[in-house]
Amino acid sequence: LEMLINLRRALDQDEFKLYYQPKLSLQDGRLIGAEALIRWESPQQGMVPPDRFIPFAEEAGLIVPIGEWVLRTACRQNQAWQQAGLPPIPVAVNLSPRQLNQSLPDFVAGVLAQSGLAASWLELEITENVVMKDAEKSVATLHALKRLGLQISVDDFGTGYSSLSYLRRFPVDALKIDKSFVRDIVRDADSAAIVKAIISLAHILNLRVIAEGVEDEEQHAFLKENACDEVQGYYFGKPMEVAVFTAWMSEQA
Ligand code: G
Ligand code: G
Ligand code: NA
Ligand code: MN
Repeated sequence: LEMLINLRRALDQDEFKLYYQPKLSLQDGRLIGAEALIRWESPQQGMVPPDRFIPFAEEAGLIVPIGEWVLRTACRQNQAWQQAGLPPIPVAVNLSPRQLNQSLPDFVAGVLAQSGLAASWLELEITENVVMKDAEKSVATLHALKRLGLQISVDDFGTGYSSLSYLRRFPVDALKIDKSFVRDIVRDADSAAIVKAIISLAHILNLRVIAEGVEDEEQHAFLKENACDEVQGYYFGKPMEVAVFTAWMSEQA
């Protein structure tokens, strides 16, 4: 309960921050996007990582207003970067299950209109299980979101249970290979095989594929050799606060 009171206050008093982690093209190392990741700077507890408060927020329904704050903040920030003359990139936002409801497309349309950001510079990351929970309804909501012109990617791919037939019906643009497979690609033959299979699957379905959690050169080389499209991970850049990410972006430009 104390956690909930604190989260409510955090929202009212603007204690949340978004960090941004770069996504790069494997072909040429260019910056091709960023993922927004929430952080809570609590006056009492210091920096609280999302794993410690998102589950509470989800259970209490607070994830809806927090998620709305995340969407608004990420869109405004991305528009600010573009207006500062930085090369435009799509910014990805993570969605919790409770957020993927029928009212989400209208909410997102409103946020885009208010921020002035073109829809093509917004990406939504949704885990497979979120979509599969109520697949029929989710497919309809995803189509409504896609009609706005944004990008959708399936997060933590490989850990959930999407069936291939659904995957073909989901209007998604990219698969994100879960970092648990990437972590073991060099020393575990099964993980290597799974990663190769996901890359092939994505390409057969005309989807982009991104590997997350890339931490070293060996993993990078494996992914490049196996024609993965994009990478994200500590090896290339950690999640950074706005000022640091802005400087990092300017160096790339
Ligand atoms: O940034 P970090 O690796 O600590 O994130 C931990 C978890 O929190 C990840 O599963 C990530 O997807 C999730 N997460 C980070 N930011 C958000 C957010 O804005 N909304 C939701 N729903 N989950 C988030
Ligand atoms: O669930 P999701 O895929 O959104 O989780 C993203 C989480 O992964 C974030 O908390 C982010 O901080 C973390 N992350 C990003 N890059 C790396 C990495 O290279 N290694 C590890 N272990 N975690 C990473
Ligand atoms: Na994510
Ligand atoms: Mn992920």
